[in-house]
Formats: sequence, structure tokens, C-alpha cells
Amino acid sequence: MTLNEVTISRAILEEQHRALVDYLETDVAVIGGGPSGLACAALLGERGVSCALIEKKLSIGGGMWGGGMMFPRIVVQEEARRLLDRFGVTYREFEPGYYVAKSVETVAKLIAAACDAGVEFFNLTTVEDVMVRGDGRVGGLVVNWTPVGMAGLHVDPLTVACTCTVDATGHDAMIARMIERKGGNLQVKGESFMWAERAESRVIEHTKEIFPGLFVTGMAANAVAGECRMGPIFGGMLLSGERAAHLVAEKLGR
Ligand code: 48H
Ligand code: FE2
Repeated sequence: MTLNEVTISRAILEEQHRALVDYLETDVAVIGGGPSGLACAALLGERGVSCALIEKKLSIGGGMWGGGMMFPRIVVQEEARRLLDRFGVTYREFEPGYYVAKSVETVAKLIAAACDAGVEFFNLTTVEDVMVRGDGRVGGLVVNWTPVGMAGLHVDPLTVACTCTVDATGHDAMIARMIERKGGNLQVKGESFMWAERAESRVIEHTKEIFPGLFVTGMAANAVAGECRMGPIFGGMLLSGERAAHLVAEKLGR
């Protein structure tokens, strides 16, 4: 068999173009491919919700790859152990209630679960703005290729429409901050000191709809609420992603 380079190029262009066009209107856009966004997207996909995950970097996985101070291990507490089981992540009990897993395996299995659930990934894509119209809700996102911003090029973005948006952008709570900056009725307090136990329990209750059509999950939920950080324990991120998926599905009547 002879291989035709043009066919290879056409396969890539046509398939990805179709994905982009298919997701110009979607039920849910999850912004950020860290642990909370991945868990949220995977669990929404499993419920049959059409879900796009938009990640500005080349790699999906966010802050989980690096474990703690570049030791690629993460810790998960008892409450979230069932989510490691659900996503098929192997782990070892270090001390009663402290489970340690490999960060690379955990990221890989979360990504695999999201893929299996039909989530469409758009990496290298930055959400640079949101659409809020007369109805006062987030109805869409303004997106551009990440390298456009990195190169400082003046290239206008494109727009996607979504019924629900999930801010899973981590410490910076980027989407919530966009709304705050533009005068929306939303205050981002910024994260507080390290206090693992408090941060891990509170992140679940801070996971909610913070502005019409906009849900927040993961570290962004604590950043919006002025809540503590937790270091490299990741159970709260997974539980928060699960809670966000539940709230979004409820909102969509699914
Ligand atoms: C597209 C964007 C944009 C944008 C950002 O940081 P993350 O891993 O987020 P979480 O909340 O799922 O997990 C937090 C965890 O990794 C962590 O840092 C913890 C637990 N820290 C505790 C501590 O004490 O430090 O992932 C967020 C993702 C990243 O991949 C970003 O690149 C991406 O969001 N992102 N994607 N458009 N505007 N902004
Ligand atoms: Fe962090």
C-alpha cells in the first residue's frame, strides 16, 4: 500500500474541523483539563451529556502531573477513594485513610475515562472571554488558539455557545475573574493559606453555580470563595468535579 501525505493531511483537517463545527453549540463546556475538570467532564459524558473540554495547554492534566514538588505521586483521602476505584486508578494505602497513587497513572485514567464517555477535547485552545447578553447568563465562550496569545498576534477569536459552563481553571479562577472584571455581579476573593483539611472539605460546598450558567469546580471554587489551599492531596478535586457534574446535570434536567 502506498501512503499519500495529502490524504493524511486531509484526514486530520476534516476530522478536527468536523469536531469544531459539531461543538459550536454544546450542552456543557468545561474549561480546564486538571483533575476537577476531567472528573466533571467524564461523569457528565457518562450521563450522556454533550461535553467539550477546553484546555489552553498542549497536555491535559493540569497540576496533577507534577504531584508534590515534582515527586509524581498524589495522595487521596478515604472519602474520595471510591473515585480512584471508579476510574480504575491503582493505589496503595500509606497509612489508614491516606491512599497514594501515581500522578501519571491518575491523569491517564481520568483522560481515558473522559474519552470513553465521549468527551471531546480541544487542547491548545484558550478561553479569552465569555458571552453575557441581556438574559444576564453565560451563554457562550470566546476562544482562540493559545499560540496566538503567546506570539502576541492580533488575531480575532471565534465563539462557541453552551448551555452550561464549568470554570475548572484552577488557582486563577480565570472565567470567574473575567466576569468580575467586566462588572458582573461576582466577586473572586482569591485563595487563602494552606490548610489541607479545611480546604478539602470546603471545596465541595464551594462547588456551585456562581453566576447564571457558570459553575465552578476544583481549586477555582476555593479561589472564588477566599478559601484555603490544600497542597498535593487530590480527593477534593475529584469530589468537587463529581459534585459539579451532578449540579450541571440537574440544571440540564438529566
Ligand atoms: C483554557 C485554561 C484557562 C483558559 C486555565 O490547575 P488545575 O489542575 O485545576 P484543578 O482545580 O482541577 O486542580 C487543582 C490542582 O491541580 C492543584 O493545583 C491543587 C490541588 N493545588 C493545591 C495547592 O495548594 O497548590 O487545571 C486547570 C487547567 C490547567 O490545565 C490550565 O492550563 C487550564 O485549566 N486553563 N484552559 N482556557 N483561560 N485557564
Ligand atoms: Fe496547586
